[in-house]
Amino acid sequence: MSVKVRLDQIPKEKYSLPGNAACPGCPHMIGLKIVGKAFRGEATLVIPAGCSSIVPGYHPYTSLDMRVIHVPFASAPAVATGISRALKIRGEDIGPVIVWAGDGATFDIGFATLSGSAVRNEDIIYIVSDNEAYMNTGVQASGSTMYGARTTTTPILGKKDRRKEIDLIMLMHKIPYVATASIAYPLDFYEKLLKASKIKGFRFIHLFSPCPPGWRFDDSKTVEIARLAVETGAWILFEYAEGKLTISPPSRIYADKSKRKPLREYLELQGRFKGISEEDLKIIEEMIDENWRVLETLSKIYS
Ligand SMILES: Cc1ncc(C[n+]2csc(CCOP(=O)(O)OP(=O)(O)O)c2C)c(N)n1
Ligand code: SF4
Repeated sequence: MSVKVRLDQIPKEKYSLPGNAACPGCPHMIGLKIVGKAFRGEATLVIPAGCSSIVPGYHPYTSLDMRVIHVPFASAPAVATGISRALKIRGEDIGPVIVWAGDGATFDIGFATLSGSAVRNEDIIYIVSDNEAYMNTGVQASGSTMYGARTTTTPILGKKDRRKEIDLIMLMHKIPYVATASIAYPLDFYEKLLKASKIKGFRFIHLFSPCPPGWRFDDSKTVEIARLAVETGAWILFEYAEGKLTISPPSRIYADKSKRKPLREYLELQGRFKGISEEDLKIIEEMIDENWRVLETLSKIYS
């Protein structure tokens, strides 16, 4: 089942409104804008603690024209499960129930409830808007932070642990849908949201979301940096659905390493990698190559 969308089929209406409390260039607002359009505002968002709890604005005002419930950190998948089950019992079809969570909430603090609801194949869509750190509390490293990145908890040498491969972990939960997306490829993300909405059960989408203050880049460059991540091969767009794993069209060309832009172009725009050593650069390059090898192998296994 492929979902192809033309730009002129995307609704003009906005469900994520101007006047929100986000920093300029905030990737979460770009992502939420696309989510709103994909479901024409007919989605129920469950949002655990993080920047996305703050950026819609203070009660009774909100910049999100969608149903939203703000919940404690680790409870989001459990709350979404409850809502989804209750709606079914009442026979109400009011659009998907979506967890919209940060990487801290997903990779670390909320991982137990995420894993539990995935294993039970609850009928929810889980989107992690991944800015690779705990931004809302001051840029502490999370399980998602890239190797070598400087954060307030890895201030001198940069992070020395590998990031957790959450997509592969979710894939091995044997859920029906796993995809990566990027705020720089809105059509790809939009199509994946539509496709996920046509599938029943637990669906997991990992959205790449570079954060200007947290990664230390100019707020005009959010989309440029997200695009460079794909063009250097550092972020791989792929999709697992109906038992098949495929590299998504924007990333396909970069399976050929010679087509990728130099990794340095991506890293040098970000203050968090300023002064990174040649040794660490090489380690990151090797990690990227390994990610490609794993995904290409999996695409052969799940073909
Ligand atoms: C149980 C618990 N621990 C810690 C906090 C404090 N806290 C609030 S937001 C946040 C960071 C969230 O990071 P992430 O999930 O990555 O989302 P982001 O802010 O980066 O969008 C933390 C640690 C909390 N609210 N509850
Ligand atoms: S810190 Fe980053 S993720 Fe949080 S509101 Fe600002 S730009 Fe958005």
